[in-house]
Amino acid sequence: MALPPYDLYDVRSLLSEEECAVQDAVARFTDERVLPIIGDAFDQGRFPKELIPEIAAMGLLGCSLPEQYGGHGLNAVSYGLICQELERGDSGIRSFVSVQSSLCMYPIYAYGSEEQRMRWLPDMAAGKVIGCFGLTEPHGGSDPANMKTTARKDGADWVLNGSKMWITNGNVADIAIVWAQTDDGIQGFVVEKDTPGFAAQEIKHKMSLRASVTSSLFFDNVRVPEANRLNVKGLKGPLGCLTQARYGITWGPIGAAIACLDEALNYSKERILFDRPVAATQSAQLKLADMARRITMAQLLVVQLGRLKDAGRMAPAQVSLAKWNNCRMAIDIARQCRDLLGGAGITTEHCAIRHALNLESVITYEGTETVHQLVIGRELTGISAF
Ligand code: TGC
Ligand code: FAD
Repeated sequence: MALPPYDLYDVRSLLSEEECAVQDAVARFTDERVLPIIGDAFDQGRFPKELIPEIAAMGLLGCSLPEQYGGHGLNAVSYGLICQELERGDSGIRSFVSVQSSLCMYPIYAYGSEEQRMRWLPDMAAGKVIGCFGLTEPHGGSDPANMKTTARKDGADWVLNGSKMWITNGNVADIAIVWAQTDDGIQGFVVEKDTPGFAAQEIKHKMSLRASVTSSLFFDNVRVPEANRLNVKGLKGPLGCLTQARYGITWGPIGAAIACLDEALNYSKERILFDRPVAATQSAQLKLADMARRITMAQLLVVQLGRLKDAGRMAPAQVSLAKWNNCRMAIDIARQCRDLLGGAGITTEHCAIRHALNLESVITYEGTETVHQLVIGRELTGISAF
């Protein structure tokens, strides 16, 4: 029996009917709506905003939330499959959904009052209100505890000062979830885009995630009402959101790796050198086999991680291990696939270089590879080496 090329261990048989249906629907969306435009969007450095209504109509924004907030109560494995299929198209599209769902809707749901939930979540699920998440600051994203942005209580309001950097969706967002240092520790605020003193500036010249908007945010005496403060104190507020988003990122790069392997496999079967296809050489087969091995291990890792999450037993260190492993797997595969394509691999006519460049961001954001390695080191030794 021939094995399906990108699912050597029949991981699909571990999925429920509903999970398979979710995967198939998003796969169709990626094939029909993302792949035809994404190379050009990346070339032009353009986020394809026109896809937002369709992404929303498919129920992909805040898909895990209860229905009264616009969600569909999907489980963690379904959310993971959504991330995987979107990132098979482009990391930027998956990033958009990750930020909206895990970094913006999740904190409003988890830390917000009922009034705050009803005020923002249904419109965010419908794609009418877009969010961004401001944690990282220019002086060093790995150490968010050393935050310089401040929020000072002034009567019924809070006054924010400072800046954030590398913020996905910054210039397309209607609201920003902003983390700031207060007299009572780090707290989160929903800042509306037209608030005086708040500005977003797009970061240009990116060679990675070119089909995604990345911005700096500036706060100059920005007045935010108490009604926009989230009810959580300390670093565990933003880190709790990161655990949700990092979970999605453990799945996403599998999609990017599959897209690259698919392309390199087809190309190397058709490319005739020295009177035989490149795919007939031992060297190419060793590379392709190694890619399939690493994708298979990553697939098994995330299904188990998702089952643990659905059972309420997922630990942040498990997410760190999978984020590290799967980003490393995907970036290595994208680079090897680029090599197998030779010169053809350097243009965006093929996907390998685009995915390889995107994955430079994916392996960096939501905790760099080193940060996740050190989280595992701390878990093993009980000693923090940060
Ligand atoms: P630590 O002392 O470990 O913890 C402080 C408090 O937080 C709790 N906690 C967590 N809670 C939930 N999830 C996690 N992953 C958590 N990790 C820790 C912890 O229990 C504690 O709670 P409490 O109640 O005792 O106060 O904090 P630390 O300072 O030692 O942490 C160190 C380190 C390096 C792990 C942390 O600072 C870190 O993760 N740094 C990396 C920062 C990062 O990932 N930034 C990402 C910014 S957002 C982004 O990149 C979006 S890209 C989106 C896209 O486009 O897709
Ligand atoms: P630094 O923290 O300065 O790290 C520099 C180097 O030092 C890295 O190699 C790192 O691994 C290493 N290092 C750090 N600590 C240690 C240590 N203890 N020991 C040894 N080495 C160490 N942030 C948001 O808040 N919201 C967003 O929406 C968002 N979107 C992003 C989108 C893109 C495209 C990118 C590139 C970033 C985004 N980020 C976002 C920021 C991202 O989370 C940070 O870039 C990341 O956390 C790393 O921070 P830094 O860039 O300041 O690097």
